[in-house]
Amino acid sequence: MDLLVQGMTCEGCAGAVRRSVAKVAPDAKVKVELKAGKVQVEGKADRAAVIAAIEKAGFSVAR
Ligand SMILES: [Cu+2]
Repeated sequence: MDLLVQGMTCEGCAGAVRRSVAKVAPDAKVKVELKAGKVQVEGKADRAAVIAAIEKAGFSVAR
């Protein structure tokens, strides 16, 4: 799935997003494009759970 995440400003943010996705989708591969705000999750992952995890980490996700 592809998500648009707002609020990521540095590698630290990207790492926080990666970690929060990993919590709800441990087997998924996560790719973060910092500048574009794109987060690509490949593999088994529940979209709603992934979005909720990213939002819990303090970022907004476009729906
Ligand atoms: Cu940051």
